[in-house]
Amino acid sequence: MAVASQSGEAERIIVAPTGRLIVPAMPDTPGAPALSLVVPTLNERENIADFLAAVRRNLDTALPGDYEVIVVDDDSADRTWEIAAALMTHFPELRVVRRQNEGGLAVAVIRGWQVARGRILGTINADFQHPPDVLPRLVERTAGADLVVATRHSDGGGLGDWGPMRRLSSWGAARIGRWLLPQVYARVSDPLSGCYLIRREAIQGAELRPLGYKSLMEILVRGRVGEIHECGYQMRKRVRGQSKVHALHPWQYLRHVFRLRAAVRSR
Ligand SMILES: Nc1nc2c(ncn2[C@@H]2O[C@H](COP(=O)(O)OP(=O)(O)OP(=O)(O)O)[C@@H](O)[C@H]2O)c(=O)[nH]1
Ligand SMILES: [Mg+2]
Repeated sequence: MAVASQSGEAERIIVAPTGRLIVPAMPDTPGAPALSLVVPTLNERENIADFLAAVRRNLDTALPGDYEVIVVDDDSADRTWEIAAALMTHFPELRVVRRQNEGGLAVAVIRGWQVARGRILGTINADFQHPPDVLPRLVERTAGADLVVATRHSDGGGLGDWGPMRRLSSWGAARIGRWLLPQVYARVSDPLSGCYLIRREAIQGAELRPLGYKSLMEILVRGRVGEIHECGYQMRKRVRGQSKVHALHPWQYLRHVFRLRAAVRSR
């Protein structure tokens, strides 16, 4: 495969924004797309090309010529950023951010939104666990909504082929969340979802401070989210590449939940 540095794409790779995590108001860009979809990646070399092709097929149907896809890669050792950048030549809706100065999945998503040009912002994982064919259904349900969540817990959604251990840890995380952040759980069936679309106006200007993996909980607490729609999907097992979940994640999740609880209580 041609690599970015050979094809001149290296110059088009975006340096990640730094500083406070605030999504700006809509930039005054002529021809701005309706949707900016962020794909966070860390060592996804085995998935990225096929995944982006699947995203493209689905968005070309749902929003032809009216979207951008932003890969936000954390300077992956397997050079995912370089593979993604090499695809830009034949995929003009694709942009690539290489983040070298910080880490964390939820923060990566927000960094992508900070360079986004769309009116609707979104995110999806790169490992096919969120099937890309959920995207047209999410787009369809944005009418009248601030937020559309791909959910495993209603509207025909489910944990698909997940094994018992994964089901148990997901159930435990949801129990803790429901107990400590009941206001959030009252609004959405799956606040731990990593796949959703949010209207920019619902979060612009708000300072976000997520820890770890869960960006949706963060925007539900700190954003101004009105009408919410949901869209069920069957979550899949990762087939290629390795999970980045590690032993620290449950602790980060707990700290994040307590931080959000403090924010809710201080209102
Ligand atoms: N930019 C960035 N992306 C990340 C980071 N951690 C994970 N990702 C990406 O976020 C998505 C979800 O990460 P996964 O490791 O698959 O986590 P998961 O889906 O909760 O866990 P599995 O079911 O084990 O796959 C994938 O696209 C990862 O490549 C990170 O620190 N930075
Ligand atoms: Mg995964």
